[in-house]
Amino acid sequence: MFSKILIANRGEIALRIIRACRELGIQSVAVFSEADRGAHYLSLADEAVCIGPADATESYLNIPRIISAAEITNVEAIHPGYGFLAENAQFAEICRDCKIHFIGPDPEAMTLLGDKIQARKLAIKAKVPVLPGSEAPLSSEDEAAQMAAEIEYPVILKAAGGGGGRGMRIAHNEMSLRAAFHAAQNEAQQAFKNPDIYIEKYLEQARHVEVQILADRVGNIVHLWERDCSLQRRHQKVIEESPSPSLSSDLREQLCKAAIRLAKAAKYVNAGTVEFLLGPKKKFYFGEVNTRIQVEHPVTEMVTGIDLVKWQLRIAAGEPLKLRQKDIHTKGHAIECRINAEDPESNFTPCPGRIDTFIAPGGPGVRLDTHVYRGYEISPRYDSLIGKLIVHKKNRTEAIACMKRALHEFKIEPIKTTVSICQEIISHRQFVKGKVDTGFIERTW
Ligand code: MV4
Repeated sequence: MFSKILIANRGEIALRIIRACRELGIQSVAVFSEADRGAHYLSLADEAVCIGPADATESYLNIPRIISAAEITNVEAIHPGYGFLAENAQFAEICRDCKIHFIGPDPEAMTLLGDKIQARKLAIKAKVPVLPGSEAPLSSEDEAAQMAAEIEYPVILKAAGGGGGRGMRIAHNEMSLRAAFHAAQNEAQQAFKNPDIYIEKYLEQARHVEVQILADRVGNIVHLWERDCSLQRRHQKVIEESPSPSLSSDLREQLCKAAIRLAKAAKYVNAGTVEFLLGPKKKFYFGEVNTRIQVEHPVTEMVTGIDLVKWQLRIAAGEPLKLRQKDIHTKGHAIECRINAEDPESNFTPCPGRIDTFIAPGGPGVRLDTHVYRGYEISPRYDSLIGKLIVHKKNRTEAIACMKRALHEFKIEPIKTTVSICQEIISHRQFVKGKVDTGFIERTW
């Protein structure tokens, strides 16, 4: 196992990784920008290094500064967390060149899966269902219109370099498709430095279900069942749960097997997530692969009892997976609410500022992953996620009751947070019935 690693991230995920390191007896090095200087989680690491000013491009996203911090502190590996450099294949490659282990997949797998056209092609090769669409970048507006006529409207244009819902455009007829084609191409070039776009049949009222994977360097690969992340707003997940309330045990088995086939085809190593779209007719289709630890990983940890971050560290250090698929079961039901410093009454605008009151929920079945506390100042510069409230109970009904109770206990003042909207959702009859799709929040609020 490693004796010392660096954490190239901040906030709750940096703290989550520091905790895993301490339990495993690994020394941790935290890095921080000027905006995060003095944050309490930094003192829980064995060392903390300033890597630059508040602007993320000059700190958490700055590869030379992070590599320098890693070399000065003499670490063996870097954990990128999520966001920032986590899915940057070039960063993983630079780590390799500098003889520092990147705690994640190989740069080759990241490059392959980061290109959503290539990932889709790989899914077809691995016999994973995909929605009808193009297998290569669209070369012209006319080609797009011709394909759309074949697969029938509505269709969706996606950027090869996109993902997570970025750079997508839905078209309901030829005229809007032709307009969307050029807009999508320009936006893809601007945002991802890659103009390639592709087309798919648009699946309406989709649910978002994703499968957690762990794979080691010696060819062992397991899935840790699924998470249902259908409750989103503008492609930001709000509530996640496991198991999914919308899968039969047969469909669940099929989805997880498909995820394993795809991960094998990509020669995937470390923790990853295969995302699927689930149609109203209970058919599933490949979405994309996320090559990182995800924000919502705790729901899987609670139902499986498996510590995903610890396994990421062991796998990166070359240890074989001791887990066997037949021993990985889900027990009970877990739900996560993301707590953001945002005002749900003002279109979810970020609400930075100082926290004067912070009373955390607790009691049976409650887990709170957060780096904040009374006196903490939320910076306007970064993601507004201030924590995740996770509950684990023996069934979904009890998990919902526990989440209601925990949200009721939670007191964060004077900033506005998503606690209130999570309370409304968790009590909504549609959510209670488990009948929500990815458009639910935008339709209802
Ligand atoms: C889709 C889709 C429907 N049809 N693709 C969003 C994240 C990315 N991984 C894929 N996403 C979607 N792809 C086809 N062919 C629906 C989504 C989708 C979505 C779309 C619009 C508004 C909210 C959404 C939430 C989740 C998924």
